[in-house]
Amino acid sequence: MGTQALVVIDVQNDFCPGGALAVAGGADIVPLVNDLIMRFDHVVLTQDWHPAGHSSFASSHPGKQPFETIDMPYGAQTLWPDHCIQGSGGAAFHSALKWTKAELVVRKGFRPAIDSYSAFYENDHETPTGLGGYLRERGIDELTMVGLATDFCVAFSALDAVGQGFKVSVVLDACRGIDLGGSLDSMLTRMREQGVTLV
Ligand code: VGL
Ligand code: ZN
Repeated sequence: MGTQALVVIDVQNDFCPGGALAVAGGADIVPLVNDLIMRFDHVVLTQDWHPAGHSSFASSHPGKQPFETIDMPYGAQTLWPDHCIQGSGGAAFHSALKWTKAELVVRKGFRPAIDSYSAFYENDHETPTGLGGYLRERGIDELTMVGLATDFCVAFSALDAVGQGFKVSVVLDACRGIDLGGSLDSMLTRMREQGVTLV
């Protein structure tokens, strides 16, 4: 058996009820995520971390509304309400999340002109965050992923992780999805097809 790590994706106030981009039931996963954090030897967290005026915000594009899609130089981009602004309360981890054990916090989405759903690559699918190299250097080859949102940051992280040769499981009870236009079903199918184990 390889060396395992738990990757906790974006369990931040803005993705929980009352937050700017609330995911239904987002806060409900926290007790289960905390149980998993206690059981793993290695824990990595990700934190969506946008500068004000980020290009993924609908408010940065006159006439555009949240959840519309636009073409960016790197491809189609869904527009979001302003969320997870660097240093804001919304960008903080949920207050009940037991995050202190985390050995690494990967921040993503900090480049103004490009969004980053995946913990491994920005949305151009070629600019790395450094997480792949970090895990490999530490001899970690099996990842369990949980967090928010199932069909965006969790799914793209899991797909990139299998693409980088990691063995990946996603614990669905410890995830919640946004589900825009069928995105939840389609991303679950893509994960299954690409060899992500859905638990
Ligand atoms: C996320 C949309 C925008 C996520 C982040 O964490 O799934 N979704 N930014
Ligand atoms: Zn974001």
